[in-house]
Amino acid sequence: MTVRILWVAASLLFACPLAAVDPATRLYYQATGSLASDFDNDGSVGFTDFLAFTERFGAVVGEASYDVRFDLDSNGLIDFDDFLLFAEAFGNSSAPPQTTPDLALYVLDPGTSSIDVYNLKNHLAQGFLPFRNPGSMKVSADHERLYVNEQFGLFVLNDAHEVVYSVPGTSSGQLVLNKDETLAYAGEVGNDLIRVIDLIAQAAVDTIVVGNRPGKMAISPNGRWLYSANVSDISVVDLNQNAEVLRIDIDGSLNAIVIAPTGDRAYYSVVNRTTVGVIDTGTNAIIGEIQLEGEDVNDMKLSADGTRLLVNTSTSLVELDVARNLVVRSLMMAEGTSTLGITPDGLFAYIGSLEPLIFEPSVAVIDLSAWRLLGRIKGFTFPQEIAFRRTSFTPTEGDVALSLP
Ligand SMILES: [Ca+2]
Ligand SMILES: [Ca+2]
Repeated sequence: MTVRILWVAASLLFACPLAAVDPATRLYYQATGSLASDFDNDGSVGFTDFLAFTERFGAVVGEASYDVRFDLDSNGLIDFDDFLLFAEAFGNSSAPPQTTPDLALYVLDPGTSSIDVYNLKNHLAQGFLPFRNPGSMKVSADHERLYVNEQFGLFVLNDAHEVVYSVPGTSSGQLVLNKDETLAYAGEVGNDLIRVIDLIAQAAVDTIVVGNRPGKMAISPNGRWLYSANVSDISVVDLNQNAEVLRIDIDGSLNAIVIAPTGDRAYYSVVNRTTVGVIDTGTNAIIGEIQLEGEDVNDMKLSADGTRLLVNTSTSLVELDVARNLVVRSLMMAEGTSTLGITPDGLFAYIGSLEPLIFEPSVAVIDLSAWRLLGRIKGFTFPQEIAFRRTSFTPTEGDVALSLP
């Protein structure tokens, strides 16, 4: 528990970026169980994996030939014990974890002050986008643009990761877009306000005063209302007049807020009480709270069909049936969690998490149909936000260059 809290607290200290380590060598995927020996990620443990293993045999941590993926028992030495684990796994196979081709995973990591781009199809790091204290990102509905809010403003990137335009700002907070992507709302945590940015005019046009330390936001399906989860209350903002019309007091510290596709319910997560609350958006009254197990609760996302709410607790992914407000199932997979992303096809969850026992930051990959942990993408520092983008990427050597003004 202590390590987990330190991990979360550490994220607040990451004002200065660490040395930019090449993500091509830093990030790697490792399946759970016997498929950890599928070193080339082709779905089966076979002869090519054996050849790769023999090349690494005998290597010790610190040596150039040492590769942590082959150290199956994680003891710093690739030796006969690892070979026994490999031999046991030999011949095992499974379908690869992705059914949606050409998806890139974007992980916003304040620990490296960057966004790592990782190709889910070929399991290779695709790029490294350096930012200054990035706070939040969104992918456009057509997947062609990436919106990033960082310390010096909002940056809009094309599919080659080039900056198309930027709008200066002073505070990196959460970011949401309206449905037709003509307006962006960027939280300014320290100023207790939300900045309204006209994406056509490429300029900030208004500010909305909200509660103390605005965090995550959600916009109602009809586009009229914005709900902002502040530190201990929720601001209800009328977007027709860009003004807060109500502040809903919440007993506890908030993390996430989501609105049902029907628009009649909003759900919020209360970190320190491990609960998910339900608001009737017609009356804006709290109509109930669902108590979960564990030490805290943070990010949440609705399933693609809107019938299930997926919630990160300290150790598990929990699925709630939103029609009955009941826990359907939970899957233990971490010593701590940070952020939750669902693939656009709704089939997989990617969760910023600390790996059990070794407390190593990773992004856990969950098959939502089989309700099973498939593996982890390792090499992150603090996965704070996750997004997905379709890409026609073909792998090339080296990083994608990005220069900020
Ligand atoms: Ca293989
Ligand atoms: Ca070993």
